[in-house]
Order: sequence, then structure tokens, then C-alpha cells
Amino acid sequence: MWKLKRRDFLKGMGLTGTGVLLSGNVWALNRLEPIGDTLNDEYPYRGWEDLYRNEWAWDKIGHAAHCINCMGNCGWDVYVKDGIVIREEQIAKYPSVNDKVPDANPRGCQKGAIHSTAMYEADRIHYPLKRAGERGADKWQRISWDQATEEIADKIIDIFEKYGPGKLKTHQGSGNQSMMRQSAGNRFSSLVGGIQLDGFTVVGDLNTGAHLAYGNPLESFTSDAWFDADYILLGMINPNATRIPDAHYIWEAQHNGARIVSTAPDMNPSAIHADLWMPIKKGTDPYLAISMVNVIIEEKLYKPDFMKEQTDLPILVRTDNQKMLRESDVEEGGSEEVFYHWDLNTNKAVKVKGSMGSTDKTLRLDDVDPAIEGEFHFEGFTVAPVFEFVKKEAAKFPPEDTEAHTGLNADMVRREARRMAEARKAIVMLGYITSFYSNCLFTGWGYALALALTGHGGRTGGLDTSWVVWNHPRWNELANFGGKKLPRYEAGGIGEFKRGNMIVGARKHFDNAKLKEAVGFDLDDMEEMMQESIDKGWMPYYGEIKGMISVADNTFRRNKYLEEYRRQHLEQASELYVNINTRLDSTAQWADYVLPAASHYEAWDLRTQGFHRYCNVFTRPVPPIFESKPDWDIMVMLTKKIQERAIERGIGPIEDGDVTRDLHTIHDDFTMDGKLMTDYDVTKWMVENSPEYGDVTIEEAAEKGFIVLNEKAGTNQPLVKDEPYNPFTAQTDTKKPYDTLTGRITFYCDHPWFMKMGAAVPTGRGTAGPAASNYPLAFYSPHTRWGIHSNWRSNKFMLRLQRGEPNIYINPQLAKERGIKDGDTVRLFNANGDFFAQAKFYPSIPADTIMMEHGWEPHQYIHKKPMNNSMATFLQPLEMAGGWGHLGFKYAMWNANQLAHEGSYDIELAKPQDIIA
Ligand SMILES: Nc1nc2c(c(=O)[nH]1)N[C@H]1C(S)=C(S)[C@@H](COP(=O)(O)OP(=O)(O)OC[C@H]3O[C@@H](n4cnc5c(=O)[nH]c(N)nc54)[C@H](O)[C@@H]3O)O[C@H]1N2
Ligand SMILES: Nc1nc2c(c(=O)[nH]1)N[C@H]1C(S)=C(S)[C@@H](COP(=O)(O)OP(=O)(O)OC[C@H]3O[C@@H](n4cnc5c(=O)[nH]c(N)nc54)[C@H](O)[C@@H]3O)O[C@H]1N2
Ligand code: SF4
Ligand SMILES: [Mo]
Repeated sequence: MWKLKRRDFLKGMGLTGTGVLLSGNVWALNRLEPIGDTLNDEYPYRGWEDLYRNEWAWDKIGHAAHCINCMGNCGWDVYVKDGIVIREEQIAKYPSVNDKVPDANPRGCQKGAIHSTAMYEADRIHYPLKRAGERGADKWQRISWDQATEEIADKIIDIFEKYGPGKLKTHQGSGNQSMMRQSAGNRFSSLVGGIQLDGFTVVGDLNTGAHLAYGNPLESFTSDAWFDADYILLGMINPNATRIPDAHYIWEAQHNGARIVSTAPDMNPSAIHADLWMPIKKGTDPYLAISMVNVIIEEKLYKPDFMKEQTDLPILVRTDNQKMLRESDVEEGGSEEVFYHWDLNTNKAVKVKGSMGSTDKTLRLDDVDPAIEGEFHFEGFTVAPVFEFVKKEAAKFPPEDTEAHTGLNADMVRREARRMAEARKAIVMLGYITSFYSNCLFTGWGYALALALTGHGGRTGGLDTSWVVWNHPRWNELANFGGKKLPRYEAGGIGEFKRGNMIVGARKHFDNAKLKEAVGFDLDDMEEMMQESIDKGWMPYYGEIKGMISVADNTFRRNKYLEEYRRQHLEQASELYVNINTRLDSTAQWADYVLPAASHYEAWDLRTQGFHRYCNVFTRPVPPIFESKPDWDIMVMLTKKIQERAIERGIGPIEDGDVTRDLHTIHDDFTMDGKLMTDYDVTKWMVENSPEYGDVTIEEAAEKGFIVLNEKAGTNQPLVKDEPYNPFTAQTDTKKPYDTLTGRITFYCDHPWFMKMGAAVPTGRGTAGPAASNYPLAFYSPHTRWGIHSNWRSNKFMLRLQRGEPNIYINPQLAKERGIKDGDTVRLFNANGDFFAQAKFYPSIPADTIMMEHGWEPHQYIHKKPMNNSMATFLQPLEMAGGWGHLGFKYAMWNANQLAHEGSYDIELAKPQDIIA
């Protein structure tokens, strides 16, 4: 074979310098040497191959997940070279639960896969920053950690001195959904008694209907427990976009024979794969749920055994005042929380076991056969079971009548009700969008009723309320000293609404009379009930603030009536506003001090929230960039300064209700007397001291990248090793009472507000939308596939998968009427203002409705004017009810949601002069 070595080649040509090499015609193809054995032969310029090889070389592999609230929680191998993350790859080694269920591998989404690029983008914060101009002017001075923490510490002490505790809002948002990061902010709040709003209602994520029914809205399925369902209704959820790593179980269940039905106003990315798409009108879901109940009852498809044991449907109600018959009605000094069944075996009223007032904590009926129908007489009272009242209400909503609300064909609704009733295991999935509507209570409650009537609970299905919460006693110890020292936990919707002065926007936008017709109350009723709830101590609200420490919370992006909300907060937090963040987001932008936090791959951490049983371990694959620090370490430094300065300034312990806020020891308390000084210390402590992790060392956990939770992780019942987790099996299998007033799944609420508002039993109820305003287009803003809220929204890879700028989805028919073409810039406007976006044609959305994905940063909009500025909102007063069994403020369980989708808009083609700055 003819062959010339590189050296000989150059020599032969009499050429040496590169310049000459490139300029000559030596590159003529016919002069290139043929290469024989590419693996072994040496040939000219072989070095280029190393470029390619180096792309696949690394120094080490660490592990991490992403700690924002995507609900995914996926473990990744993180590849590091020269101290830089070069790429990530899914771990994909999660063991199968058993051999009947598909495994969880690989988990991940496209945002996770590009984080190694996003973490080095221009919006990362490198150093502690102090504002050098007005708030929001975007003029910054780089300062040292020492200066930053000292100045902040002094200002916090000033606020304590001047106003006492309770004037500091220390809310931590959705960017810190991992244990160590989350604990850092929470532990700090607990020590200073800061205001921390309910993490669910503050954004509108609490399924209040599920709480009312089951007494626990957080008890749900692991995603592998969807697989053996034979009927899944995607009620208000778009899992293919918002539960990307788990959605496969739905489609595997379909492959396994399940019927998948989706209800949504638009044919969303999940609906396109369903067996049936039910194009429901926006905001009308309670009418569908109650119509399914109507069919189930009318066609006698219900299952009495389940109803008798698991629900309050046989509990007796007085017909004179429609209140439940209580022991206190019958016996002198009797309990208000003990109720009665009518026993068909003995033909007598008997006390119900398992209620809040009962000492016998079981659902077991033993010899009692409670009546679910009929009317009875007892001790001078005429009584009837709850089911009679449910029947009467449901009879008002045959599918033929609710068609006017939902737009759904009545026969279709009848068929689906029958299918749910026939199913062995039926699941209704309600995503968090449910609670963005004022009728969430009725949607969750109505579906819970349809499911309970048809015997779906425990292993036979039930309501999926999105994500399972595991039991982590050590986490509570970290976050709030096991409940011994608490932050000022506040009702989320109320805190944001009142402090953000959102009533002003509501009054401008909604027509009070029309609102009352649409939702059953007006803004006056709402304000009055809110005040009553606060006055009676049902819901906590802590009033005006003086300072604000905002952690991992894009509050100046996510809130409604946003501009006024921000103005109010900046005005109130006049003394201090600190933002702790990885990015200079729309909220950090307005701070006095910005402290740079480590990103997902730069800190030790743990994460278990999601739909599975794996705790992912973050092993700090690379050190934090520049001077950024893990959230935990930032709080260690800040408390150190506060302690030092408090001692220097002679500030003693401060009495704060039942607890003492002692700034002299705040650092010692925060660090457990120096034991938990770093993100690593606290991660190790958690791993090695938590029963739900079993016997595992931090080294073993870090090597693998995840820990499989053991049976102790179950909150309601054990997390059995080789079984998917179904909610409420402790109730169905071992007859443990529900955490509700009656101890049963609840379908009767005789709270005075519920009675007054015609809501003692599940019923149909609408939302505000265009009907309650002068703007004709219904509007909703769901979550985007190409970001998690504002995270990764400006990443170049994500932007090129979509239009690359804020866009609204519009029906071509509406567009035609308004003279709008695909790609045009349009103006959306209502009583609270306007914003601009690119029109994107979307034929599956009704012509009277528009949709726009949320999460764009305000600065990505024309004139930096985001949609949330003009979005008016109000609260559902019933969600503020208290003093009734399981209704009363409970963190992540019961309080009022911020509502995102009650407003409406009109649309027009933007005029050139509108969009030129
Ligand atoms: N990719 C991605 N995933 C995410 C997030 C993200 O930002 N991006 N955010 C996470 C968080 S915090 C949350 S809260 C969840 C939210 O995720 P989801 O619970 O899925 O809620 P949305 O995306 O707001 O809305 C889901 C779908 O509901 C339908 N819908 C709208 N109005 C109605 C209605 O009135 N009735 C019915 N039946 N359907 C309706 C629409 O088709 C919409 O696409 O997603 C989580 N997952
Ligand atoms: N119109 C409309 N508004 C909505 C919604 C809607 O559907 N429509 N949805 C609502 C819902 S459900 C939600 S959950 C909210 C979410 O709304 P946002 O509060 O906007 O949520 P994120 O974008 O996740 O903001 C968290 C911030 O944490 C920061 N961060 C990330 N990692 C870390 C870290 O490790 N440490 C620190 N200190 N910071 C970090 C990020 O920079 C990010 O800006 O929006 C709500 N607002
Ligand atoms: S962003 Fe969330 S869903 Fe996506 S890969 Fe990361 S942890 Fe998983
Ligand atoms: Mo959310």
C-alpha cells in the first residue's frame, strides 16, 4: 500500500510554515494521502480527532436533580471537566418496584438536559450585590460577603428594635424544593419569627375540595400506581407537558387496556393521546362532576358497601335545620363532634365510631348496617342520611341541563359516568390548575363524590391530587424545630391579596352584580367574610411589613395585579429588601441586596418530592461559581453576623408570644451548636439520621446518586417495598378514620357559611370569566413545556423550540374577525391595563377563549409589561372557613388560594405606535 508519513509529506513538498500550507494549492483533493488503517496509522493532522474525543472526556461524575418545583425530581449524572459541568445524563438506574409494573427509567425533561448550559448564562449572579441607584434601577455595586451580611444583620436588628418581631416577611418560594435549601430558609424564618406564606395557596396550588372530602389533599398516588388503573380521567391536568418524567405511566396504562379521557378547553399535548377528549368550557368542571354524580345515582350505579363504611353518606341530618344530628343535640354535655347512623339491623339510631369526638378510632361498622336512604325519627328529631341530601342536589344537574354550562354532549357524559362506575380502578387526576379557579372546592369535592359513590378508594382508585408527600421527621426538625419554633405561617392567598392591594384591581375589573350571579358572592361579601375569618382567628394574616427577605421566589413575576403588588411591597419593606437567588430574576432586580446562591449542581442536597419513592442526592459536582454559596451556607453566614452584632449591640432575648427570639444565640441554634456548618454537614446529618432512609451512609448515597425510601416514608400508611403506593389504603384496608370531622370522606358540611352559600353538599358552580366583566374573552395561562415557570425561559435551546418570545394562543376564527394573522403582535387589554404578545394560531381553542403560557419574565415582554399586571383576582370565601372540624387554617391543607384564571381580556391587532417604546 502506498503511504507517506506526515513528516515526509511536508519535506517532500518543501513546505514548513502553516501559512504557506494553507495558501498553496496543496489542499487539492488529489494530493491528500489515502489512509489505510484509520485506527492505527499515523497520518497528517490526526490531532483534530482529540477535539472530538475531548468532548467525551471528563474528570469526574457527580449527581444532582433540579430543585425547582417541577414535581419531576429526576436524578442526573453530572459530568465535570476542569471544574466546569460539560453535560448531564439521566441516572436511569432506579430499581423496579416489582416485575408487573414498568420501571421509572429514565427520568428527566429537556430543561434538565440543558441545565449545564443555563447555569453559565448571563443572568447568573456571581457576587453579593448592593444597589447603587434607586430600587429597580439596575445599578449595582459588588460588595464582599462580610459587608453584605453585616449590613443586612444590622438592618434586621434595627427592625426588631424599632417594631418588635413579626414585621419581616421571609417568604421562600418555589425555587427551593429540595430539603436542604428549603430547610435553610425555613429554619431562618423560624428563628426570627418571619412571615412565611402557605407554599400551596400562595401560588394557587391547593386542592381544597380534596381536603374537604378526605381531610388530606396531599395523600396521592405514586405514578407507578397509575399503571394498573383501567379508567383515568385527566380532569384538569396536562401531564405530557407538566409531568414529563411520569406521564409515561399513563400511556403505559393505556397500552395495558386503560381508557384515558381528557377534559380541557383546548386539545392540549395530553388530550391528543387520550381515547376521548371532552372539550369542556373553561371553568365549568363542577358541572361535569355533579352531572356524573347525577347519572351514577339516577342509574343506580353506586356501591352501598363503600358508601356505608368509608363516607359520611349514611350520617344523619336533622330535617328541621339541615344540621347534622350531634350528640350535643341529644345528650346534656354531649359532644358536637359525635354523629349518628340509623342501624337497619336494630332499627335504632347508633353513634358513629371514628369521628373527631369519638374515642373509638375505627371505621369498622361491626354489626351496624347504616341506612343510606329514608327518613327516621329519633328523640323528637326527624332525620335523614346525608345521601338523601346529596341525591336531591344532584337531581338538579342532569347532563342534558349542564350542557349549557360545559358545552359537553349529554350522552358522552352519561357514557363516561357509566365507565367510571364499571371500572375496577378509576383515577381522576386533578392538576394544580384546578385550584386556580374559584370553584376548585366544588370540582375536587364533586369528583371525590363520583369516585366514592362508585367505590373507588385505596386500591380501587380515587382522586390524584398531584405528588405524594413523604414522612420526614428530621426535615421538620430542621425546618421548624419539630414545630417548637415556628415562622409566622400565614394563609397564602390572603397574605398576597391583602398586602398586594389586589382588591383595587378586582373592583376595577369585575362587575359586582354580575360576579355574584356567576360565583355566588360579590367583592363586598368576600371582603366581609375575609375579615370575619381573620377576626375569628380562622385564618392568620400578619399585616403590614417593614422588611423582606425573599428566597427563591419570583414573587414580582408570579403574582396577580402585579405592578401594584410590587409597589405595595417595596413601599412597605422600606427598611430592608434582601433577595437570595441564583439568577437576577424579576424579583431580585428590585432588591437592596442580592445574595448569590449556588445552582442545582453546586451544592449538597436531597430531594424526595414528586411521584416516586426515590430520594435523589445532590453531591455538589462542582463548587459554586464565583462567590455564590449554597443556600444553607448563606444562612449560616447571615445568622453568624446577626449573633455577633446582637451581642455587640446588647440586644437581649425578645419575647414573641409563646416563644423567645434570641438573636444572641441565633447562629448556634441555626447550626445546632456548630454541628451543621455547611450544606454537606446538613445533608450528611439528614441521610444518616432519618429512619426512612434506612441504614445508609452519605458516601454510599453519594456514590449511587439516590436512596430508595423504605416503608417508614409513608405518611398515611407504610410505603410497602414492592407495591406502588395508593392513597388511603389505611382507611380502606385497616379502617383507620380519615382526618375529617366525621372520620369519613365528607360530603356534608353544615358550617354556617357553606349553608348560607348553598354549598352544604357538592353542587355545580361557575367561575367569573367574561360573564363577570366587560371583556369578552376568557383567558387562562397554564404552564409551559419549555420552562419551569421563569426558570430556563431565556435559555437559547428552549427558546428555539418555540416562538422565542411571549405568545398567545388564538383561534383562527377569532383572529380573522379581528384582522389578526399568525405571527402578528396583538394587544390584550382589560380594565387593569394591557400587554402585548405574538399571536400563534391554535385551532383547538374555542373562539371565545385565549390562552397564554405563564412564566415569561416581565422583561421579555414589549415595554416589560407582563400579563400578570392586568390580571384581576379575588378569593373564594369558603376556602377561608374555620372552626368546623377539619376546616381551619392548616399549612398546605386548608386556606384560600390565589386565583389566576378568573379574569378576562379583549384583543386587537397592536398599532405600530403602541409597540414602539
Ligand atoms: N414543564 C413544566 N412542568 C411543570 C411546571 C412548569 O412550569 N413547566 N410547573 C409545575 C407546577 S408548580 C404546577 S402548579 C403544575 C401545573 O400543571 P397542571 O396542573 O397541568 O396545570 P396547567 O399547566 O396550569 O393547566 C393544565 C391544562 O388544563 C387545561 N385547562 C385549562 N382550564 C381548564 C378548565 O377550566 N377545565 C379543564 N378541565 N381543563 C382546563 C388546559 O388544557 C391546560 O393546558 O405543573 C408543574 N410542572
Ligand atoms: N398567570 C399565572 N401566574 C402564575 C401561574 C399561572 O399558571 N399563571 N402559576 C402559579 C404557580 S402554580 C406557581 S408554582 C408560581 C411559580 O412562580 P415563580 O415564583 O416565578 O417560580 P420560579 O420561576 O420557579 O421562581 C423561583 C426562583 O428561584 C430561583 N432559584 C432557583 N434555584 C434556586 C436555588 O437553588 N436557590 C435560590 N436561592 N434560588 C433559586 C430562580 O432564579 C427563580 O427565579 O407561579 C404562579 N403564577
Ligand atoms: S427539571 Fe425537573 S422534571 Fe426536568 S429533569 Fe430536572 S428534576 Fe426532572
Ligand atoms: Mo405551582
